[in-house]
Amino acid sequence: MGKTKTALLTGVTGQDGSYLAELLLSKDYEVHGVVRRVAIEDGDVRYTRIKHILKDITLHSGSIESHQSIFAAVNIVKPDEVYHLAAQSFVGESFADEFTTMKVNSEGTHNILSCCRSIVPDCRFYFAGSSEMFGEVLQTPQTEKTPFNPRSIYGISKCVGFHLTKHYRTAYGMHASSGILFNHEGPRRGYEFVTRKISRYAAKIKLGLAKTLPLGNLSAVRDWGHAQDYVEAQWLMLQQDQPDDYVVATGVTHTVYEFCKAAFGLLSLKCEDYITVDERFKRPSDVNFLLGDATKARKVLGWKPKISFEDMVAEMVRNDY
Ligand code: NDP
Ligand code: GDR
Repeated sequence: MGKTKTALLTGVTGQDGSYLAELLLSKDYEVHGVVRRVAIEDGDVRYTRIKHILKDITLHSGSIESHQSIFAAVNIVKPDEVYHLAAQSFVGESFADEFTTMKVNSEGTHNILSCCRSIVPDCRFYFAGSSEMFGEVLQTPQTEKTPFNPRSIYGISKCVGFHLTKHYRTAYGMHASSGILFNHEGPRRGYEFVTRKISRYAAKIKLGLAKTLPLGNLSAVRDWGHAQDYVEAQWLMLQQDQPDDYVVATGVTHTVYEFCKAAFGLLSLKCEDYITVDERFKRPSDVNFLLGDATKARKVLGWKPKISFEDMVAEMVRNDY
């Protein structure tokens, strides 16, 4: 039996890319990924999140900011579905390196949209938009109709990607959709993001490997879901007859401090005994409050999150411990 469909993923080595590749393989897709070349070629180091599925997927060398390399990958694969997940995804870093963030996230999105239009204009395209586009929120909860008001170069770069995706949909008739995804986490989350930092430090402190947990803004509020649930929404968007934009969120909020309390509590520790506030982890302008309304995703896609906040924190702490 031949494979049902062919998918090309950028960002396949990342948190979402790894879960999405697994999901697509389980649906009998032929899965291809774009990876940039790095000096570390030990697969166990380079591909930690996807090493268990490396034999089932095909990797293509490419950098999203290089039109030439993306053109080559799209031209070889001729995908039915493209999931564009590659990004400089760390908001904190976007203050330190504005130009890489803009180039990778905005120009990179333009590159792949343009390649798809030239080679596979009928493919279905997903853009990884973000709740960071809402920034200093102008309405609560945030829906697809809430105006964008970004507070970081990362947020601005994602607004550019969002508008590019919409432009290719309206001007050229492409099946191009954007997910406006709120924070989603899990045991594969990068170490610099606050949830993984907390679960890791809770484990380290319990094991006597660290004494304190240095953090920045403890009162920031986020709508945290599980990445495994969110990649399902990405796939569902490309199964619709019509392309569109969707908020994906849980509708439940917690502060950074509450995340700490939950994580440390699971190891019978009190987080207040270990947290130190370190100015280095505060941002020049932060997003203080995010709460998503995913009614449209629920009604149109039939999507809803399955994994609760408590179960997600428990999985992350168990994994790090
Ligand atoms: P990760 O940071 O875990 O993964 C990012 C991926 O992008 C990695 O595979 C990385 O590859 C790749 N990448 C980065 N720069 C380049 C480049 N120049 N060329 C090619 N590939 C590159 O992110 P997530 O999986 O968490 O997020 C996936 C997408 O969803 C991102 O676009 C992110 O901005 C967006 N998003 C994420 C949310 C979240 O809460 N997780 C919420 C909303 C949006 P490498 O291994 O080489 O570093
Ligand atoms: P975010 O995630 O910026 O929302 O972007 P992150 O986990 O980095 O920060 C969340 C909130 O926690 C506060 N914070 C700290 N953050 C980090 N990283 N480290 C700390 O020590 C710390 N202390 C407090 C932050 O100030 C912030 O308010 C994530 C990324 O996945 C983006 O790619 C994605 O688009 C958005 O989520 C939705």
